[in-house]
Amino acid sequence: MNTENSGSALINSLEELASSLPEPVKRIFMEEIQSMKEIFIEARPPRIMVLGRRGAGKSSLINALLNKKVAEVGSVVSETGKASWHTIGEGDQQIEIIDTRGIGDNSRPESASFDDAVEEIENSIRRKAPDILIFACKSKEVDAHLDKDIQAIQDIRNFVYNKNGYKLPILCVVTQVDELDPKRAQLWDNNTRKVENIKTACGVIKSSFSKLDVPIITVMPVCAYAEYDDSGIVVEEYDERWNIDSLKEEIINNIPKCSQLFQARADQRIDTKKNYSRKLIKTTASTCSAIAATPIPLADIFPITALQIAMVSGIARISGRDFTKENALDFLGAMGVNVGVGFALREAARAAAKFIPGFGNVASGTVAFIGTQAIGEAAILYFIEGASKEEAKQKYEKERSKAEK
Ligand SMILES: Nc1nc2c(ncn2[C@@H]2O[C@H](COP(=O)(O)OP(=O)(O)OP(=O)(O)O)[C@@H](O)[C@H]2O)c(=O)[nH]1
Ligand SMILES: [Mg+2]
Repeated sequence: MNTENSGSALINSLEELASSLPEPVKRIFMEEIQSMKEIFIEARPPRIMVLGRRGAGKSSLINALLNKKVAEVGSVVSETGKASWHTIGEGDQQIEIIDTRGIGDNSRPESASFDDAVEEIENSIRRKAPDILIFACKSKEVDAHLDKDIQAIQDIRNFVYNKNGYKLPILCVVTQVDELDPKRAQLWDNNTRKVENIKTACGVIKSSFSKLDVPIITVMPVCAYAEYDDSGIVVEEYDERWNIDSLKEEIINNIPKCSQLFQARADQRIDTKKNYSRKLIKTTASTCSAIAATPIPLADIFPITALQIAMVSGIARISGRDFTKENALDFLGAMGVNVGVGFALREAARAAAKFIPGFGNVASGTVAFIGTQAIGEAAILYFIEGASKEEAKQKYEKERSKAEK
């Protein structure tokens, strides 16, 4: 089946439905459809640029994010040579990365073609600009030459702005925080002194950027250290990674919608797909709730059901299946909710509203929110975690009953 065409068919039918809706439901509905279109139909690999001094842990960070060894890690000499885009992964799990050699690196590797690392970086992004810039800074070197690095980042940011007209988001990562004192304390021990030292390191970076007036998303401490076997798979026994999942979330939240799906699928981990599905569920549930809360009787049943179908199709897509209505209808049918689900939820809302005069719209909004969430959670269980339809149905009923309380 041609995913793109059948996916477009679903979006087309939703757009058709939208044209028959009254305002303001039409506007709310269209915004959600537009967002799904960007995520599922216009999807392309994310472009991530990792920048930092030599040995900061850039290559290790890339491997940690992708959950497998794709970049060469070096402990003594400068390992990463010429800055250029590399496509990693296949199909809808592709991601494009520039792993740069250290900025301010004097011992440049043979393959580097510019004396000045920044100039080389600019040359490599001339045709294809990154979606996000990750600045990696070793925890024990946060005060060394930071201003010079920030200046280089600002130059790159200006370069992207002048060429492409958008403000490149910058995410700072303090790497190798496991090395901070007391070294013997494990990161997950929450040792007070270690926690303090991590905070201080992040604080120095934050204030240095703010002093030079270069905006950043945030500063995140991580440990990227892991060992990989010959086929590039993480060796669980030597997996010291810490806070990498939060970093992934921060990346997804700050790249364009069209590159989020590939990013969510890239590392192949169930948790990453679940987290991303929950992001979709949250926005869909909020939209359904907003539609239910508008005082337009009956008209809201259809768009709510339609959005729930699109959401389930989206979760199926995040799991690796096609973005089609068929996947969603088959699933909803098995839940015993069929297309009448929106209707049933609406009926429940009306019943509730009778007891709270004047609060009908608020109540139905809440019911639509919980109902949509229940469908989403059941879809995660079935499509992503591989549970049976029966188990998913139990989950759906349990989650939905929260609306009755
Ligand atoms: N303890 C610890 N060591 C790390 C961590 N991340 C990377 N390292 C080590 O730091 C060294 C440098 O890591 P790389 O990932 O090669 O650093 P890089 O920034 O890509 O280096 P160049 O490509 O040479 O600029 C290697 O020995 C890594 O094993 C970490 O989180 N904790
Ligand atoms: Mg490297």
